[in-house]
Amino acid sequence: MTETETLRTDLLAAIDGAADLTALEAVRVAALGKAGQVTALLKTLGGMTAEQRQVAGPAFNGLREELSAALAARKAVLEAAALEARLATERLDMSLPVLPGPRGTVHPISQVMDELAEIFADLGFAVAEGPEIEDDWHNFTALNIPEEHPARAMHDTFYVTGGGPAGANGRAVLRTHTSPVQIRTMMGQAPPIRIIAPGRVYRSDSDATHTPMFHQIEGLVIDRGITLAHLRWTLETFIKAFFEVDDVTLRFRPSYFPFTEPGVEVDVGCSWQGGRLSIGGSESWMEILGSGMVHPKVLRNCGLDPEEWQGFAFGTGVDRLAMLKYGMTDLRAFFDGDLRWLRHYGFGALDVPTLSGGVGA
Ligand code: 2U9
Repeated sequence: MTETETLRTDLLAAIDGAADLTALEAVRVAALGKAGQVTALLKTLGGMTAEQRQVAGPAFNGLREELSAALAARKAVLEAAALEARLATERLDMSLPVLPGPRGTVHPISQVMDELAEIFADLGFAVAEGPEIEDDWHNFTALNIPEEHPARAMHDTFYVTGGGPAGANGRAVLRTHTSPVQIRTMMGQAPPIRIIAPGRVYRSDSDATHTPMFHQIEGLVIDRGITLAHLRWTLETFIKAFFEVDDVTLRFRPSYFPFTEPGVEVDVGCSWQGGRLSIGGSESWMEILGSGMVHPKVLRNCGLDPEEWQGFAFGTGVDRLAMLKYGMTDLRAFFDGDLRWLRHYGFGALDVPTLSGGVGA
């Protein structure tokens, strides 16, 4: 019995002293496993007399139960400590933003295109689109720019070899302006027409202020009794909404475009703020749009009688509008794909421009 007592004391001390679950399992196996000390003790019961067994049996079984209970209690303590330690290292800050966060941004040109579509939709204009590979007729001839007209040379046209659009009318070109979209619209639907034509255009020109591909938006209104007054109101309303300023003065200067008569260049009143010209005020003028009444020849080319139908048209560069509104200084950076630039000037996908929420983000 003394031996059993010693074994009991040693095993209880080992259980108490087990520093972790692995050490505790080793004690359990050494005591109660197949070859464990207590298991060996229990096996000796078989070789005892009935009287010896009557005394040793309850003692040995009692020892086994006591050790099992001590093992279970120590296991619970060690498991709780292990959980505590894990919780302390695996701390979660629930206030941190979800990772990885939104990475892409909406390019300022796309954002400005959306803003323009929103402003003009409110004025009843639909968005019209057309092919970027055009034919000579839609890009030039229909717009009163005949063969040998100096305006063709001014457009620095990219000519496309090896076929153009199906049913092409003359040489294939990369459109030099979005005006052929208006030609296609006038030929495809009866007036009244109110459209904007935003999109990519191409000219063989490249320096600090010109890229071979840039973005234009043009507008066209065809109806009975349209005058320059309608043009003026539309452009004033557009510029006020786009730059979000009420104090805007527009200056109309006579100009020449083959597709308009008269042609009008539009300047916007500006003032110097922090070393930069900003829209509004009247300290200086900045040219911002080209426009005019649609030339009677262009109307006729599209099958419309200029005695019955009149219209106005305008055009401007989207990239330049974006620079003026959002303060970029280098046009070429628009097309570099530099992630730092895109993160700085880009817009969140949820910054959808609306007139009620403000077209400026
Ligand atoms: C049709 C009839 C007339 C569109 C017009 C301009 C004047 C103009 C330039 C502004 C800067 C192009 O991006 S830019 O280089 N545009 O000055 N655009 S009138 O006139 C049209 C268009 C289509 C059928």
